[in-house]
Amino acid sequence: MKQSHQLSLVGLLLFSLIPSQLCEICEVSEENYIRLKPLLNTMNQSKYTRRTSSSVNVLLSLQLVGIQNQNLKQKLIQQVEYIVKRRLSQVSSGKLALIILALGACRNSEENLIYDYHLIDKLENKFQAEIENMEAHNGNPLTNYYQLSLDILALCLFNGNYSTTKVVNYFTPENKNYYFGNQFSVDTGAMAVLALTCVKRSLINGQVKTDESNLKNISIYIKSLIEKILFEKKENGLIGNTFSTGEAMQALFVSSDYYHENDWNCQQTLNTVLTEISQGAFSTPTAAAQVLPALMGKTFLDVNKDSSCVSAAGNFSISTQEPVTVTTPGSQSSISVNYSVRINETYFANVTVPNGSVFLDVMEKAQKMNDTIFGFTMEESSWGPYITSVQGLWASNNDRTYWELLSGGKPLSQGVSSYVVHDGENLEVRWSKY
Ligand code: B12
Ligand SMILES: *[C@@H]1O[C@H](CO)[C@@H](O)[C@H](O)[C@H]1NC(C)=O
Ligand SMILES: *[C@@H]1O[C@H](CO)[C@@H](O)[C@H](O)[C@H]1NC(C)=O
Ligand SMILES: *[C@@H]1O[C@H](CO)[C@@H](O)[C@H](O)[C@H]1NC(C)=O
Ligand SMILES: *[C@@H]1O[C@H](CO)[C@@H](O)[C@H](O)[C@H]1NC(C)=O
Ligand SMILES: *[C@@H]1O[C@H](CO)[C@@H](O)[C@H](O)[C@H]1NC(C)=O
Ligand SMILES: *[C@@H]1O[C@H](CO)[C@@H](O)[C@H](O)[C@H]1NC(C)=O
Ligand SMILES: *[C@@H]1O[C@H](CO)[C@@H](O)[C@H](O)[C@H]1NC(C)=O
Ligand SMILES: *[C@@H]1O[C@H](CO)[C@@H](O)[C@H](O)[C@H]1NC(C)=O
Ligand SMILES: *[C@@H]1O[C@H](CO)[C@@H](O)[C@H](O)[C@H]1NC(C)=O
Repeated sequence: MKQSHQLSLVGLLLFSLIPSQLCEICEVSEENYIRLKPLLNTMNQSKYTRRTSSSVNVLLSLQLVGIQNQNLKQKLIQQVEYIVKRRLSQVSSGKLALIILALGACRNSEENLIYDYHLIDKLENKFQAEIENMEAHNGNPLTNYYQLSLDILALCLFNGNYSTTKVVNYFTPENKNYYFGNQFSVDTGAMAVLALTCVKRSLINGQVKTDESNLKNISIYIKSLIEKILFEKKENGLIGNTFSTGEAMQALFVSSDYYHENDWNCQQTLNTVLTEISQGAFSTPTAAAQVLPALMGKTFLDVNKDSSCVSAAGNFSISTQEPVTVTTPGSQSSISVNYSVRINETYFANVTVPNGSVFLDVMEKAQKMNDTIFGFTMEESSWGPYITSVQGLWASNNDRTYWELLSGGKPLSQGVSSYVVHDGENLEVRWSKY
């Protein structure tokens, strides 16, 4: 038993040291591009203002898959330029990393902004601040490991300075930051695999010098993370949940050396995602943007490929017809829900809202009923409003606390502005640790 395990480990290491660019990719065929239309419509129809911050995610996604929609792109680039020129100090490390990836994708003309505004240096500093926060606060970064992975990925792809030894020290698969509660975060693991794979390739190509043990350790980490990701594969082929599947696919595309062909049926996963699209699951621009690249066979590691990102999708026009109808708040009827705020004690109220309302409508109604008990604050993010405090009690990354959303005692997989509530439902915001 032990022997064979060691043998396979040696085999793995030898194999993974050979620079293999082989990727197992399944993608939507050209005649099925029509099935991606709801995603493109969601991205095109969104109003991109300075307050909403999904423009970076959408720009990166469109660049990566090579969609030539100049109108939309110009609008998005303007938003991103505004952030770069005016608000860079307020931007988190991972957001800056996404900006660099989006501007640098496919050698386009906006690439210069990266250098004119010294974005790589600034990312190095923000990454350093994440590490310092971890050292001062019990291993908790300013943001999270999804963003630290984006940071490493962007620094790796755009020749920034980062320490391979730090990557090896901080990204061990047992690190608590891969988990929320006891649940492995597929999104986080997938982003880490992409980052580690980029680092691994740079080491193999000799672009970055390091000792041999770092390379071996990185290979071991990738293997372990891929196992954890595949462990979260559901019977229908989704990996984690609907919203993590696209990024899990990207991770699996770039690491086919680390799992067996029979371990993952890519086509099944793809088909299930297409079904979810037709049911309107990806109705927010960030959700649509995150899933699209994988469906077209692209990964974040393709961002600085020498070939500019032209694809058959270049011709693929976005039309405003057939918008996805997710909710029809049309009817005037009312529904009632039992809304609770749980800290140590539970506070609850019977809240009546129009049929078709979302979780946020319930919270606002309750707040009007009693501001002391149900008062809350929120912050705009790329996924919509994020609840930051209730009853004056603030979520904190240093303490790993947050306001968890639940229905019938089960955590929701959508935020307050997306989740449509039902008559008689037991809704809860709960003071939780992750
Ligand atoms: C880290 C993370 C968290 C952390 C955030 C705190 C921290 N330490 O950073 C914790 C664990 C607290 C968390 C909580 C929740 N999360 Co979360 N989270 C993520 C993750 C892995 C990375 C986010 C990130 O940093 N992105 C990169 C930066 C650059 O983008 P950003 O927009 O600036 O990031 C901020 C927001 O994303 C915000 N945020 C995090 N989660 C959520 C969820 C929603 C709905 C909103 C509006 C904002 C938000 O926190 C980020 C840091 O400030 C994503 C995975 C993904 N694929 O994006 C899931 C993800 C965004 N989360 C998700 C969900 C569902 C939630 C919860 C609603 C779960 C729940 N039942 O309570 C809550 C939010 C409740 C609330 N208070 O409003 C879903 C959203 C799916 C959807 N369609 O809306 C994702 C995609 C995970 C998934 N696959 O299901 N999350
Ligand atoms: C790169 O970072 C290392 C440590 O992280 C530092 O010692 C070195 O001076 C940096 N090099 C440059 C060119 O910034
Ligand atoms: C990296 O691998 C070596 C053996 O190759 C091991 O001794 C070392 O502890 C590993 N480093 C980390 C941070 O796990
Ligand atoms: C666009 O469509 C035309 C005609 O169908 C085809 O000849 C051309 O190769 C396509 N362009 C791309 C980038 O696929
Ligand atoms: C995007 O939507 C706008 C209307 O919101 C429409 O005028 C435009 O034609 C759409 N773009 C494409 C390329 O379909
Ligand atoms: C509403 O929820 C609270 C706790 O969350 C519970 O104690 C109460 O019984 C519920 N009320 C109804 C009518 O279900
Ligand atoms: C909840 O109760 C525990 C134990 O009494 C206490 O230590 C903690 O501070 C309370 N938490 C809050 C947010 O009130
Ligand atoms: C909640 O309020 C509505 C409207 O006032 C009422 O019809 C319903 O019976 C109430 N539900 C409960 C569980 O008290
Ligand atoms: C709410 O609207 C949905 C359709 O939008 C309908 O199926 C449901 O019966 C309505 N519920 C109530 C209580 O009116
Ligand atoms: C809100 O609830 C608190 C605690 O139950 C109560 O003392 C206060 O009077 C309520 N305020 C209003 C405006 O109902």
